[in-house]
This record gives sequence, structure tokens and C-alpha cells, in this order.
Amino acid sequence: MRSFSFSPATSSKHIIFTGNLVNMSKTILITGATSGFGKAIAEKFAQGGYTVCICGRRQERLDALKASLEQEYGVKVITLAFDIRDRKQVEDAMNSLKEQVTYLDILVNNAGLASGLATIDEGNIDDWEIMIDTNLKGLLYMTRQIAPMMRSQAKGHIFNIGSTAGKLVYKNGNVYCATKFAVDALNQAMRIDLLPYGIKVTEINPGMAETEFSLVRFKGDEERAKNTYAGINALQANDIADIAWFCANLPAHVCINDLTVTCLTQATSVYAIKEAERVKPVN
Ligand code: NDP
Ligand code: 8X3
Repeated sequence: MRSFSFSPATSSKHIIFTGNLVNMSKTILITGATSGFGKAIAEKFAQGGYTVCICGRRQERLDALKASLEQEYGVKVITLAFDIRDRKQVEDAMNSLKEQVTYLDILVNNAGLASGLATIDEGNIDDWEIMIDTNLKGLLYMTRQIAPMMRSQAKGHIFNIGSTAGKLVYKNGNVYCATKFAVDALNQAMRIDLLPYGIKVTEINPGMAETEFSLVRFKGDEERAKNTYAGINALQANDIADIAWFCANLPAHVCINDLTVTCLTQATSVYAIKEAERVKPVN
């Protein structure tokens, strides 16, 4: 039998159904939704009936995703185009969001990148600043805007996309790894600080995944980006979306704090083998 209840802390738009329609009218905000994990998470949660707020700098991609999600799943999609490195742009975008949405179930702090791959003595300082400003400061700007909203709801779920690079440093990864170690620290800090308010905090730490990540890291060098995954049955963006969906749909009293996921042939950010090196099952 299907039952439903109204949440007192919300507008009439926010109706929580139990039973088969459990996700109807819930709202998710995803940074970095124009590509890769963020886009796949937007698709997964739209399919699940969520109102989806998608962010990124590329307006044309946001518009295309909005059109396809609305057409495919009949859900409401809000687009917010801004540069997450710019504090004022983040504040303006979140103020505009708060005029459109009175209750937020999930924030996914996903926007991020690696820029370059070099030893510490040869690294490009502009690359370092881009990574720190995006992966670290951008995540903080977003969280500072949304955590008070969730605190007043006494409910919510923040996902932080970390990395295996935030668990173990690899050669030439220095500053990118440092930003992801910082995400790991902030994830722990958020969990502690938001504990009294019933807000879940979950860090998903993927290993190598085939998205636009390497294309961005190698500044548009398609050959080099493709070679990163040659001979590896790497994670795909949909794998991360499925995991986020799983974490978001656990019972209310259960929170996954920290989850590391790699493809079958990767153990850590340092230890990985090619698919051809793997001993194949006997049947
Ligand atoms: P993609 O390059 O496919 O996606 C990155 C997203 O971040 C894009 O939507 C991009 O949007 C957004 N973004 C980047 N810079 C900014 C900015 N300044 N302002 C706003 N949005 C920005 O990569 P992934 O999907 O792989 O990466 C997503 C997250 O996953 C990152 O944090 C990454 O570090 C992490 N990760 C990736 C792994 C991988 O192997 N792929 C493994 C582990 C973690 P736009 O350009 O439109 O602004
Ligand atoms: C992205 C995965 O191994 O390129 O965080 O750092 S890796």
C-alpha cells in the first residue's frame, strides 16, 4: 500500500511519498553537471523523479541537458551557469537558486579537475591555482551556501567527490592529490560539524574513470587522454551515478561516510594493471 506525508518544513511543492514513489519531488543540486560524473548523476536522479539543479560554466551544455532530462523524464530542471572559483558568482547563483527552491535534499560537490601533471619543481603555478580554486575553494563556497539551508531543514545529504588521489599520492600528482586530500579532510569535518542536524555526508573516492577528466588534465590532447585508459576497463560515469543513487537511498539512520571505488584492475592510485595482465576466470 502507498502512503504519503507532507513535510512541515517545506513549501507545498515538496511532497514526500513513501512506497514506490519515494523520490517524487525531491531536489538535488549538482556542481560540474555538464560532463562526466555530474552529468551521469543528473541523469540518474532525474530518472528517479528528482528536481535537478545542474551547474557548470558551459551554458549550452546545461541547456542541452535540461532539454533532454525534461523531455525524457518529465522532471523540473534548473540550470545555473557560473564559475565555481568565483565567490561572488557562487553567491549570486545560490541566491537565485534559493528563490526557486525552498528545500534541498542533496548537494553533490563534484565540480573539479586536474590541470597538468608535473613534478613539484617544474609544476605550472597557474595550474596549481586553478586546481586549488576549483577543487577546494569552489567546494567550500558551495558548502557554505547550502549547509545552513540543510541545517534549517534538519535534514539533507552532502556528497563530496574525492578521489583515490586523495588517499595516496602518486608521482607528478602533487597539487591535484593535495586538493583531494583536502576534500577528504573537509568531508570528515563536515560529517562532524553537521552531525547534530541530521545531515548525511558521503565522500565517494573514484579511481580512474573515463570522462573528460584526462582531456582537461592534458589541455585538449585527445591522444594522451585516450592513452590514459588504454588497455584498462576503467570506471564509467554511470558507475559513480549508480553508487550515488545507492548511498542516497539507504535507510534514514544509515550514512556511508567514505567510499572508495576503482575498476577491477586498480587497487590504489599507484597500483593498477592492464586488463591483459589479469588472470582470467576459468569459466
Ligand atoms: P569532467 O571533466 O568530465 O567533468 C568536470 C566537471 O566540472 C564539468 O562539468 C565542468 O563544467 C566542471 N567544472 C570544472 N571547472 C569548473 C569551474 N571553474 N566552475 C564550474 N564548474 C567547473 O571530469 P569528471 O566527471 O571525471 O570529474 C568530476 C569530479 O570527479 C572532479 O572533482 C574530479 O576531480 C573527480 N574525479 C575524477 C576521476 C576520474 O578519473 N575521472 C577519478 C576521481 C575523482 P564546465 O567545464 O562546464 O564548467
Ligand atoms: C582522478 C583519478 O588517478 O587520475 O582523481 O588521480 S587519478
